[in-house]
Amino acid sequence: MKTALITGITGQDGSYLTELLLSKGYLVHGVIRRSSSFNTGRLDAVYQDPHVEAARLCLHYGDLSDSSMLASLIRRIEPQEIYHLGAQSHVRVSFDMPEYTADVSGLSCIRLLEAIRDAKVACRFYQASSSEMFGSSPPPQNENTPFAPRSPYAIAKLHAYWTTLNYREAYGMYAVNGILFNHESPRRGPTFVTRKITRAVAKIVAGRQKHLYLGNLDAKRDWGYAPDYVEAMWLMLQQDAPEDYVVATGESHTVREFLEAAFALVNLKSEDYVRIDPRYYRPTEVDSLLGDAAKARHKLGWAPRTTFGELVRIMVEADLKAEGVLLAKG
Ligand code: NAP
Ligand code: F7E
Repeated sequence: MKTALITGITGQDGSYLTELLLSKGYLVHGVIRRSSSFNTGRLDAVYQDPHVEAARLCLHYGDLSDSSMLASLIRRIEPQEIYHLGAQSHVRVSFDMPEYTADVSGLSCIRLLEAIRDAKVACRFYQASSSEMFGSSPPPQNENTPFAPRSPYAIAKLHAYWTTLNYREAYGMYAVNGILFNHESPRRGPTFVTRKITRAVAKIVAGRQKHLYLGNLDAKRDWGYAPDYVEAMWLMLQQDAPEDYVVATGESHTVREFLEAAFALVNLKSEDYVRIDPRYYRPTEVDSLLGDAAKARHKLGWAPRTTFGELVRIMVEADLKAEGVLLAKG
């Protein structure tokens, strides 16, 4: 049985990756933060009672700022694979908390790689790099596109990106960057724009919300479906040699297009409900992201399975269901 460690296991991607690895027979360990309320809701479907001896999901309290905890956990469980998904992942929030973001989304990568080196375990390492690192570089973006970061989040992720590359070259470690473009799902955090929109659509239909306040509707993103993307993460750690890969759909839409598609599913017009609130503007914006995932397609055999239209429908339907409303088929 292979053993994996996931940081950020309680997040959107962490929960889907846990399901994937459990389905492949892995023993999965995850780091969770101590919180005054439960924060494992996304893991409910796969949660296992730790008192059961055969449990294959083990959760450990910890924090990405705590190197000694990370190091002792790695020494104790000796994982064959580490998926480093934990981060302060909100771009707008990174302008409010730049130092914290640099620490948790940037330096945490060094903490983990040093812990692996120190423990002398044969462990493959996945770093959750991001299309945000391309920033103002014009589309399409691939593994050879120059980075031009536009936020403290992107700068923190670049620190981790280069650290991963350096440890691979300097110490021969199997350490890779998955440069993932935006990916969404019904488990997406509610303050990211897609989920904010689909939740609002459902609440408006249910009569529980009147308006939806948004920022820049002209930004373009390459939006995929998170369960498709965690398969690419796993594939990256199963290759003969460690390499970095872009993961994307190759299709780009504006925020306005997502908005209109979501409202159209419930036969409403977005302009009747949407208001612009400048508080959601970013001091520096990433205008246009469109990924070229040809390398992942050829070398990993990976391709997205979910279209933009299907993604919008999956998210709207899930939020309508949560509000107790059913969407007519067709
Ligand atoms: P997410 O839903 O925001 O999850 C982030 C995870 O990190 C959560 O489990 C969170 O714990 C944990 N975390 C945050 N701060 C921590 C700390 N100080 N110590 C320990 N854990 C901490 O993010 P996601 O969408 O799943 O993304 C996964 C990773 O991929 C992130 O690194 C993100 O930056 C990166 N990424 C995401 C996308 C995307 O479109 N989703 C694209 C490219 C890269 P709590 O649950 O307790 O908050
Ligand atoms: O914004 C615009 C906003 O916050 C998308 C993270 O997973 O993907 C994500 O970062 C666009 C931006 O995602 C609102 O200005 C308009 O142009 O959903 P988002 P993001 O910033 O692209 C990358 C790949 C990651 O790595 C990150 O971790 O939508 N926008 N109005 C808005 N955005 C938000 N959040 N809220 C609004 O009201």
